[in-house]
Amino acid sequence: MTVAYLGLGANLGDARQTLKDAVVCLAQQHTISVLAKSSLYRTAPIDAGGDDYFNCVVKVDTTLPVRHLLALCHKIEHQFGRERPFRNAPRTLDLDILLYGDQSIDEADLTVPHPRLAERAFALVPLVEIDAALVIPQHGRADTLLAGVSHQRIEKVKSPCQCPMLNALTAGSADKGRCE
Ligand code: A4P
Ligand code: MG
Repeated sequence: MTVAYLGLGANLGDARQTLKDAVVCLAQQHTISVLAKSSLYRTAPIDAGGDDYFNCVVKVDTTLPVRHLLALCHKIEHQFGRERPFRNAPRTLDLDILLYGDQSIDEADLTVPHPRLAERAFALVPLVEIDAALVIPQHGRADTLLAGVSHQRIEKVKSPCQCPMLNALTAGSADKGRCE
């Protein structure tokens, strides 16, 4: 089992509902246990246009090797209607691997920690909310990076885990497998 952190973002369609549904979808996977979910945040687009984003982060325990986890992220993005007309285009769902254990991976189609993680409040703030003492390989403690992104607008819009289905799944009292 490996502890990983996944970043979720959306700014197209009903973005808040999509993020909620996507976390439930992750929790329904037999290969994933959701250990923690950050609050939902409303954030200004960074290096991108379009409407404000909604972002959150989940901490998971997974049996999946990292490339299988990436493939699952892409599959779930597709299920939620993700299209890629141009770089950083508005999206119904973006699901990125922020951290995978303490691994550093630098390959053509997979970089972990996520290459822009340390520069983005929409990733750092929810990460620190979940794990105040989190250490990011190559960067050090996540909370020490917050000062560098303090100019980026981010506001908490919802407390963690207010979704009954997600609460049941994380407590182990709901059936998995509905979103495979
Ligand atoms: N890829 C490489 N490493 C990873 C990883 N750790 N996790 C590859 C996931 N994918 C990874 O991703 C492009 C390629 O990155 C994939 O083929 C995958 O193999 P994508 O999902 O098609 O596009 P993307 O996510 O837009 O690309 P990228 O480069 O990850 O974009 P960023 O840097 O994540 O920026 N502003 C706000 N407020 N909130 C946001 O969520 N997101 C972006 C996207 C820009 N501005 C934003 C937000
Ligand atoms: Mg992505």
